[in-house]
Amino acid sequence: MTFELATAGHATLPALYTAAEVAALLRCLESAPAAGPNFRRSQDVFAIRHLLGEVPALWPLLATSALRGLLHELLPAGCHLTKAIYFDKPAGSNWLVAWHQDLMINVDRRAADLPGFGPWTAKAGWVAVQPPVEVLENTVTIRLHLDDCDATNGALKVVPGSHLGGVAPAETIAARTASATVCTVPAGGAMLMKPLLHASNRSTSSRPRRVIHLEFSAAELPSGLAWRERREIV
Ligand SMILES: O=C(O)CCC(=O)C(=O)O
Repeated sequence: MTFELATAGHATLPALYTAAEVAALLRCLESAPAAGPNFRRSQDVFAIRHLLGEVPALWPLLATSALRGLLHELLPAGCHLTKAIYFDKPAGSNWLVAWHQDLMINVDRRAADLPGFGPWTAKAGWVAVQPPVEVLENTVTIRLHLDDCDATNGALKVVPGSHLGGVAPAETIAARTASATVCTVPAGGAMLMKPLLHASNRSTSSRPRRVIHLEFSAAELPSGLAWRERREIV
């Protein structure tokens, strides 16, 4: 699986959490307050950014020995969580996500003159930056699926191998998507990915597609700059 992730840039684990663990995560999410700048709710998507800050009770449910074991296998020298988002794509949702790579990290401040860092953005008071490629190469995303997910309810489509070679130039993306594959994942399973080209379709299903998206890094940022959501994995 580590080899597959390194070469293809993605891999699927069909059973990382049990049905009881998934049910507990869903109960916790349903009981969370749902208002504020980190919440986005429309008929097509419900998203919670800075998820562990907004719903702290989730972390003890997420940090199972299975997750810790997986992280140890993927990033044996140790790692920290750097981003957590909840994405609910409801049944019949029109929300589609265009082809892109996840290149931005959320940080605590805008720092001047850091070689290799940029562009910088600031949205709703939060700062994000594209870090040097070495930081991206040391990032792994684990997308925990809370529902069975296939092409009909918004499974991610990915371009295998597109995490290699850094940032894909915009004009090459359309041609590369010809080799895309759909990542089908059962509830309780996880889709793992490096920063590769990915997208997702509208839903044509009567099932929702609820996902907890977690990013982990083994890299350190230069002194004076920190990940906004950093959480140590101990
Ligand atoms: O969950 C999705 O369908 C897309 C999310 C995504 O592309 C992202 O988080 O970068």
